[in-house]
Amino acid sequence: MTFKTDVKHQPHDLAIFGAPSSFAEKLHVGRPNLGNRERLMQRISDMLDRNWLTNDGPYVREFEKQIAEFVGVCHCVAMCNATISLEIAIRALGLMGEVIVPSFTFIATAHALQWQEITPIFCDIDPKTHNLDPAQVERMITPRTTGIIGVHTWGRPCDVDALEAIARRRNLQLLFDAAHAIACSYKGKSIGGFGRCEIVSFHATKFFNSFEGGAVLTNDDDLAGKMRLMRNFGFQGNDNVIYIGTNGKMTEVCAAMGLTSLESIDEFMAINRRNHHAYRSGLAGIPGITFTAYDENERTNYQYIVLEVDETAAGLTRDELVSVLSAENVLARRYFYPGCHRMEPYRSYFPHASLVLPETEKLCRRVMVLPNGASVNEQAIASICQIIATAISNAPAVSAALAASATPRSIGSF
Ligand code: T4K
Repeated sequence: MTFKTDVKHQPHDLAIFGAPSSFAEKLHVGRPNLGNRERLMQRISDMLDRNWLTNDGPYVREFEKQIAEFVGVCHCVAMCNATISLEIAIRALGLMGEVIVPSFTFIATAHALQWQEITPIFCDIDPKTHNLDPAQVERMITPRTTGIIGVHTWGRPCDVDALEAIARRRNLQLLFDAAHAIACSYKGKSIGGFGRCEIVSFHATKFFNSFEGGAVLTNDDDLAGKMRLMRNFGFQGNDNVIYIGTNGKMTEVCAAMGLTSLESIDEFMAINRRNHHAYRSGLAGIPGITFTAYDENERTNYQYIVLEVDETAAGLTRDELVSVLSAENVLARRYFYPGCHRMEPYRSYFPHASLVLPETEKLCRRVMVLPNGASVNEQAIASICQIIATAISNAPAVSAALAASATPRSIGSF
């Protein structure tokens, strides 16, 4: 994509004051990273020639083999998406009663439990890492607790050692929602091999995608075998069902896309890394903006550009900044606002959950995610950073203009 952008230094340059938007086309968070189109088309053509479209086909097997090798685990059980992968892993591990999860996560983590009538117990996060705070996890354990699901939010690893120690000591199952964390590491070891299993997502918006897709990664032979049956209705051979199962199968066309994406992984990572550093330097020194860095000593996919807005120091709220950017056609996202505990059915089940989630509450008000991947370049990033700088350095006028706006963008509030 080429960008026709204006650098906006003065308040009257901003679209909320009536100036033209910086970007002619909308910039999205989650624009898919696409690999080689010809390779994909060739694979799809071969698939049609074979006339084998799903049900443990050759592409799915190849994809599973390549992912397992890439991550360095014994088993990759590919499925139609990460939500079903979570559900199957949870069932295969025999979780029941209560399971501890962060509220600061995509709703799928909680729903995968509640869907099976297991109660997600929302635990607070460490504000520095945005991941489960192990000390809080310890406090949430009750006699009904059977497991912990850590989420490697933004691809930054949980405190795996601390969670493993708790799980061991309290005899709990530990698994990880690693939907964001393919191609990331913890203490130099690939994410994917920790806990009883880890669940990755290959959704279109993820670092690399298979259109829709997910997988459970594990080193446990029995668990992998069980999940393979469960994703195929529980069939063990023809005419013989030995577990309750579902349809969690990955299709051949998704595996073809996944294999094609895998071939471009270094390129995706280089683009994300370049963008990450461009944002970091472009935003440095802007009052009230904290940039979420990745640990350069770990392998990471740099997929998420995450800012925290301190409204006192910035003079603008996060939501005001989202509105300013939206007027410029930059569609920043407020992941994971307002927190799972404030969404149904959990809001009704736990009306007072916010009392034990002070850090989650704060973060949900502060976080915003900016576009990344091949859909932005350094020029676009410089413009986005300048919009933020100009808005913050003219905060009172910006606030007043947004308040006076006849049709304020409705982005909700607590
Ligand atoms: N655990 C965690 C921690 C997760 O973050 C997720 C998913 C899961 C589990 C479950 O994984 P899956 O079952 O999905 O495999 C999006 C994604 O749909 C979701 O997969 C993802 N997390 C979540 C963080 O983001 P939304 O509601 O923001 O999606 P949507 O439709 O608004 O798309 C986001 C943006 O991406 C849009 O502004 C447009 C752009 N987009 C999207 C698609 C699908 C495109 O440009 N092209 C596309 O094809 O949830």
